[in-house]
Formats: sequence, structure tokens, C-alpha cells
Amino acid sequence: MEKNTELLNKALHLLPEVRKTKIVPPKGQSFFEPLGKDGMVEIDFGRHMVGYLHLKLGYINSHPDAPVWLKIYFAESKKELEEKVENYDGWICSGWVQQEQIHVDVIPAEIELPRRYAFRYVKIEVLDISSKFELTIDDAYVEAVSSADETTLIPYESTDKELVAIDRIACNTLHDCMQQVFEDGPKRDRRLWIGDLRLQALANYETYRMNDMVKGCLYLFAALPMENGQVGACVFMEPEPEVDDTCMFDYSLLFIPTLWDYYQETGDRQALEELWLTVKQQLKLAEERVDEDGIVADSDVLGWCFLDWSLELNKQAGAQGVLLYALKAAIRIAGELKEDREAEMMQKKYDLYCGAAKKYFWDEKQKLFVSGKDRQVSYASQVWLILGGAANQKEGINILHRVAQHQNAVRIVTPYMYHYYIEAFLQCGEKEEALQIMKTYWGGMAKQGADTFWELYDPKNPEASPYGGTIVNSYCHAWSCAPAYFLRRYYTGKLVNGR
Ligand code: RAM
Repeated sequence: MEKNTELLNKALHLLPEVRKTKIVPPKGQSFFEPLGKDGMVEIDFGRHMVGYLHLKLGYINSHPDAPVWLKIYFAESKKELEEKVENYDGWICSGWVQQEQIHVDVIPAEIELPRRYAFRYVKIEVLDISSKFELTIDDAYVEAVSSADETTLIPYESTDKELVAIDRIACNTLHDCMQQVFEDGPKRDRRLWIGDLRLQALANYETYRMNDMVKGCLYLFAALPMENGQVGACVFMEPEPEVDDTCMFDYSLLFIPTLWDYYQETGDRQALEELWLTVKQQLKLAEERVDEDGIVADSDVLGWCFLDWSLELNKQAGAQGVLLYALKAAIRIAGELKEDREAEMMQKKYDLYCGAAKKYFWDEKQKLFVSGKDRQVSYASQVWLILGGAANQKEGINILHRVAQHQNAVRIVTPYMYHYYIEAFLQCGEKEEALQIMKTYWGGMAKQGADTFWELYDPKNPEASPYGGTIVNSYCHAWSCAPAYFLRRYYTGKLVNGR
């Protein structure tokens, strides 16, 4: 399908400018020691940021008589500094690893590194230098970039200090992912993914309230569909806005709840009207996967549906849940647009698919939902079918408790899937339990010193990486900013259980 230039132009007009802020390292660090060959220095900027490193280089002893050859490492989390790119053998490109080698011909010099990095720590290693002089680092600062304006951040108050800290880290995460678009991670992949966008948009409504930016991102997806009109999984902005050649069943459908959330937040009817065709097309394409009994067909193709970064997870039941969830949002949009016939038809389909889900995926013996031909039990399947409406509040909470007791249930590995896990508890009316899970999970990252929340966190396996090595993991990842949404929307100012 052709680009829709009208929607694209609207999108580009809605996207924000990036703001620049100068960040200097906190006082008291001694990175001024002169460096000879193999000399090394680490600078801790005291906070995570995204931007451009500036260095002022000087020397002692003789006039410099040869270029200086440096290696510069950037790290979001300190452990990245200990990892070696040479040992990484994963499937994702190691070009993402934030390490550079540069030659500086003339010293003294003031240099700005041309590439944007996401980091808190910088390590500078002198690979070679003439024996006639030593290098000094006379100054270091960062021109940090983000489109979020810190002065507009809505304050969050709670008597619980731990929650305040978790909220702060979540806001930092969102802040650093807000660039021209809502990026998934400023280290990697640095682009707009629809699954991440939904969660960022929700957190944004409670924090920076850059609602035009959400609208711009929705319009980008609608303006740049795949060949068959499907919303792509992600969009590149450079050199020209273009959709990636990847799409995923759940991600395309999540366009619909993202639009509905946006409308609820802003009342912007024009957006509903202009994106209505995109909504209908996503449902039409998704329904092509549904059989006569109302069940989404499974597939062996890796990545046909995302749900979580788990290779063992069977996606069929979860996909059915996402379809129901998206249909619920579409019915509301149709109602708002007075598309009564469409709303009625969608409701019929919803009832059919929901009834089918209760029959086909329910295992009466285990009293849990199962997925795929091997009848796999996972958290993701329970969560999505609950969110889709295949279980009521009482059934839902029993299911969530039962799956937690199940020995072999496929666990959740990303903060992305945890977001929906929390949402399922809230939908079942279990506010207190949702809060405890949030505290344990995101609090677990906070206890390990996170400045921003990570792309992956499996408390039982700190080395988890779907890419074949943690060196390419992202430690500031948009889809983990959920606490800023949940805490502010559901727990603000109120004492929970007397705390
Ligand atoms: C990761 C990206 C992004 C996510 C996709 C499915 O590689 O970083 O966050 O949406 O996977």
C-alpha cells in the first residue's frame, strides 16, 4: 500500500523538537590524571542520558608529535564496561555496542563525538600515544537530548519512598526514550515500535502530557502501512520515514487500544475519524487468521505474534486474547463515531471469539487456559485471555493465583509483559496485589541500581538476553516505564493499606 502523504505530513507536523541540555559530571571525580599508553579513565555522569559527548583534551611534557588513538566505551549500566564485544556471538548486530575508536590528530583539541549515545558511564582508553607526551582530559560534558520537558512533569506524591523512587526511575526511562518519536530504547533499536508506543503513551498521559507526540506517532503508523494495509511493527525515521518489513499479529492490533486510549485522554474526534479505516483494516486482516469456530490459527513461524521475548512461549491463546482486547476498543471507537452497524457486527464477532476462547483454550482439569497443540500453560496466555474478557473478575483472580502455583508455567521475561500482568490484576480488582508485584519486579531493578528501567528483567536469570548476549540488551527501555502510569493513575495520594 502506498504511503498516505496527507497523514504523513500531519504526523510530521505533530512531532516535537528535541531539546538540548548540558550535563556535567558530578563534582569530586578525578579523571584529570595524565594518561600514557594503555592508560584508562572512567567518568560517571551520575545519571542516565542520551546525547553527544564533548571532550577537551590537553597534554603535558613535549609538544604532541603524533595522533592519539583512543577507544571510548559508553555504558548504560556499569556491567556493560566489563563486557567484551569480541565475545558476543548473538544474532542481533553488534554494531549496536556503544564502543568507538577515534584518532585525534592535533592536541590540544575540543572534540564532539558525532554519534548519539545512551549512557551514564564513559570509559576512555588510550590505545596508543607518543612516548613524548601524556594526554589530559581537561573537561568532559554531554549535550543531552530529549523532547520531554522536565519542567512540565506532573509531580507524583506518595508517603511510600520506595514508590517515589520507582516512579522517578520510570519517568527517567520515558524521558530518555522521548526523542523525535517515542523510541523503544535510545541505545537500541532507537525507533518507534507500536507495542512500546502503547505503554509510553499511557505513561505520558500521567507525566509529560505530550499528547500531540502520541497523535503524531499514531499517524505515522497509519500513513506508512505494509503492502496489505497492515500496521507495521515499527517505523524508521531516517533517512525518510518508512515502515519496517516486520509485522506481528498482536502489535498491529494494539494500534486500536492505543488510539482509543488517546481519544479518551484528549477527546480528539478528528483522530478517530481519520484513523478509522486503519482500525477496520487491522481487524479485517486479523480475522483472516480466525477459523470458522472463532479461533486464531497457531503458527510455527517465529515472531508471527510477539507477546513477550520468550522463544518457548506458544502464542496462540495470547493472540486470541489480544484480538478480543482490540475488538473491545474497536467497538467503543465505532460507538463514538456512531458507526452503529459496524459496532453491532464487531460485537457479534467478539461474542463468537470470546465464547470460542472459553471452550477451546480452557483446561477444566487444571482450571487454566492452555495454548497450542501441546497445551502449554503460560502467564501470557492467562493474562491476555483475562484482559480480552474470557474470564470474569472472580475467575480471573483465581486463574492468576493458580498459574503462580503452576510448576512449569512459562514465565514472563520482559517488563512489557509485566505491564499487562499488572493490568490483569487491576482489571480483576486486585489493586493491592498489583502493587506488591510492581514493587517486587520494578523494585528489584531499582535495588540493583537501575537509573532507568531495562528491556529485560528476569529475577531468576539476570543474564537473560533474547539476542545471545547482554552486551546488546537495552537498559533504558520504553516498555518498562509502566509504574509511572500505574502509580499515578491508580495509587496517587491515597494510602494503600495504611501505608
Ligand atoms: C525489541 C525492541 C522493541 C520491541 C520489539 C518486539 O527488539 O527493542 O522494544 O517492541 O523487540
